[in-house]
Formats: sequence, C-alpha cells, structure tokens
Amino acid sequence: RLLLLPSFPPGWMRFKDKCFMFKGKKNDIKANWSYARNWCKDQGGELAVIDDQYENGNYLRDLKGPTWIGLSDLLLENQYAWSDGVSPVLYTNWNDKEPNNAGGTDEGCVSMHASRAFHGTWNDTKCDKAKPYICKISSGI
Ligand SMILES: *[C@@H]1O[C@H](CO)[C@@H](O)[C@H](O)[C@H]1NC(C)=O
Ligand SMILES: *[C@@H]1O[C@H](CO)[C@@H](O)[C@H](O)[C@H]1NC(C)=O
Ligand SMILES: [Ca+2]
Ligand SMILES: [Ca+2]
Repeated sequence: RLLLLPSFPPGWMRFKDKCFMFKGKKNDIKANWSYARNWCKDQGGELAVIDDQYENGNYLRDLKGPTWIGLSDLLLENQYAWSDGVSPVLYTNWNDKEPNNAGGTDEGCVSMHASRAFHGTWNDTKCDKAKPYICKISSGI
C-alpha cells in the first residue's frame, strides 16, 4: 500500500510537515516584506512561520544576510502575528533588546539575522527594504 505524502511543487524543501523555499540568494530576487509576502502567496504559500527552535535552526542553515520571515505587527502595533492570518505565535527568537521600533513605529516587519554574531535571532525592521525571504507551504494544501 502506497503511503501518500502531500506533494509540493519542485524547488521546495521539506522540513517536518512544511515545505519551504529561500529566495534572494546571490542573483535571485530580493523584495520588501509585502512584495515578498505576495510572491509567496502567488506560489500557493506564505512567508515562513517559525514554530520552534528546530525550524529556526533549519531555516538558518542556508541564509546569508537578514532575511524576511512572516512575522509583523503591521495590523496592530506591538501585537506580532504571522502573515498567514491563522498560525498562533508559539515561538519567538528576538535578539537582545528587540523588538524596539528603532526606526519608528512603522518598523513592523521581522527579519532573521544570519550573521555569525547574531545567529538566527530576530529583529523588527522597516518593511520597505529589499531582502531575501523564506516562503512556506504547510502540508494539506
Ligand atoms: C536591527 O535592525 C536595525 C534597523 O532597524 C539595524 O540598524 C540593526 O543593525 C539590526 N540589528 C542587528 C543585530 O543587525
Ligand atoms: C515593494 O516593492 C514593490 C516592487 O518593487 C514596490 O512596487 C512597492 O511600492 C514596495 N512597497 C513598499 C511598502 O516599499
Ligand atoms: Ca512596530
Ligand atoms: Ca529592531
């Protein structure tokens, strides 16, 4: 009997019950947060939702600079939510003193640090900067 696994389009990588895709490596497109979100939606996905430290570590493996994830407080200041509109915030990995609205309250989109010193920690930043990003598709889609 065949075990039917959910199938994902080519180019996606599996981690547990999710598949994910990095954009923004080398000559690949980079995008501001809202463009990145729409790009992921166009693939049938969402910006990455990170539920635990293992997922955070898995995403980190391939990253270079700051990279968009799906967390923002764009809807309600200081209320961070995942952009898929349904996933609860089960885990956060803020860098020391973050989130801090360093650039003003419009600093609402979260990127993950990949540099050696800030390995995998999160930072609220202005949403309009073009950065690499991570999309995800959950199983069952
Ligand atoms: C966090 O984001 C701000 C911009 O809002 C940036 O100036 C700062 O360097 C970032 N923190 C780290 C550790 O990269
Ligand atoms: C995001 O980037 C797109 C495409 O470059 C641009 O049209 C849009 O105005 C940008 N949005 C923000 C909020 O910066
Ligand atoms: Ca904010
Ligand atoms: Ca910040």
